[in-house]
Parts: sequence; C-alpha cells; structure tokens
Amino acid sequence: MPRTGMTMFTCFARRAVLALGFALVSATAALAAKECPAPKQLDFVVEKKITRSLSGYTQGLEFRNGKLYESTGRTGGQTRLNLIDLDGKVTTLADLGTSVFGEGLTILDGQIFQLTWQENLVFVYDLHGKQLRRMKNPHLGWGLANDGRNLLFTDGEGMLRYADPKTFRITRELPLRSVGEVEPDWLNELEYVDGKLYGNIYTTPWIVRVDPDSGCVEAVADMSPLNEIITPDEAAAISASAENVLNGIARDPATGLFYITGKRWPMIYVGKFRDIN
Ligand SMILES: [Ca+2]
Repeated sequence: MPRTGMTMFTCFARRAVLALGFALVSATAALAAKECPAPKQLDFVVEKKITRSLSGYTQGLEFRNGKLYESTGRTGGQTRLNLIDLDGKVTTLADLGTSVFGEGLTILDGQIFQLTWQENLVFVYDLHGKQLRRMKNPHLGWGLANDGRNLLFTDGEGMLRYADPKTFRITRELPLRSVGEVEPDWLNELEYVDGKLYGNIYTTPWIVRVDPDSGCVEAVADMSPLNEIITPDEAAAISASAENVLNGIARDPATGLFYITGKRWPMIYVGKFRDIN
C-alpha cells in the first residue's frame, strides 16, 4: 500500500474508531443521564400467616414446588438450608454450622444457589440439599435472585450485578438508583417477579421494586403496618435483638402470593402488593 494510501486508511480507521467511541460514550452518558421515575407507592395486603416450628436468621427465601426454601446466616446460629412447609414445619436440608455466613438464596434449573457474606463463596446444591459444587464471588454477598438465565445479586454497597450461574463470572453491573427518599444501597433479600426485582432495604421497614435494567427504584412499600397485626409473643421474639429486621421475600408464581418475613421472625406473612397511587 502506498504511503498516502496507508495514511488515508489510517486516518479513516482512526476517525471510524473515534466516531464509534463517541457513539458509545454518548449512549452511556444518555443512559446515565436518564433520570429514574418518581417511585410509586405500594401497600401489602395480608391474607394469612404461617407460624414457623423453628425460627431462623433468614437471609434468603424462595418458593418452589409448594414449599419455601430458606438460607440462614451465622449470627447467633448456623448457616443452613431449610425447607419450610406451608403449615410452618421447618426441616434442615444442609447445615454449614459456623464455617461461613450464609446470605441470599435462589433456585435456577433445579439447583439451589446460596451466597456467603464475606467468604467469597457461592454454594450450589440440589433440591435435597446435597452440595454439588462451589464458585467464587469476588464481591460481598447480600441478596440473590435469578431472571431465568442469570443470577442477580447485591453487595450492600449499592451495586446490582448479573452473574453466570455456571461460573459466577460477572456479566453486567449497574448502580442502584432512586430519585425518592428510600436509599437503595442496602438492598438485601431479593425476589425476581415478572421482570422486576423486589428487595427489602436492610434495617428499614421498606420493600422496593427495582427495574433490573436501569437499577431504578420504581415503587416503594412501607411494611410497618405489619406491626399492627403482630401478636405480643411475636413482638417479644422480634424485639429480643435489634438484628431481627425485615428480611425475606418469596413469591409463588402460581397464586401470585408473596411470602414476607424477617430475621428470627416466628412468622411469615402471606399476601399481595397493591399499587396505591
Ligand atoms: Ca427471595
């Protein structure tokens, strides 16, 4: 290629790369600049209550085959995988003792995934609680859910990440955002429902609904009205420790019912969210 030709080619290629780079930067900037909508308000209508035979330090909760699967954490107890019948009977499927601090749980393709908080480990079990393998998570582990293809998890530091269920390779990450008053950084136990992500904000009475494509909080439910139906015994059990906060959302896709609980709560509330504005 003659020098002039090469120069022209190089010049063209550079301009093309610059144009492509500008387009990418513009698209990224447009995405970042796109402001979240003002969050809608939800309330939660309780239909029934399940009283547990044994409480747990609930870190993950998901509904499958007519039962609830629960991951518990180590604080004052053991990291476990529990099965909860809808009559409240709790059966332990796996017990990791105090070796790790269990966190979020989700079930994808017949396998149970359990995060750990600071140990960078993800455990994979079959539905009977037999451990099949483990993966490395380079981040802190908080809430966990899946969209049918990817694992979605939070880290308590304001990020939502997508991970490959086979390797836990991070395939996408985006900051959680809101233009409302409820700060989403501490988005904890998660539940993926019809393309949206529900999660409770750690240490608060708030459950939010997040758009997992934008990271925006698009709806907020104040769960504090549950205090009005709590029994004295339940109140005593929960108030025994400041750690016993709201944490646990599962949903039965067949009925649309949500199952809501908290850490060491003796009960699980069953009901539905409703738009109120
Ligand atoms: Ca859940």
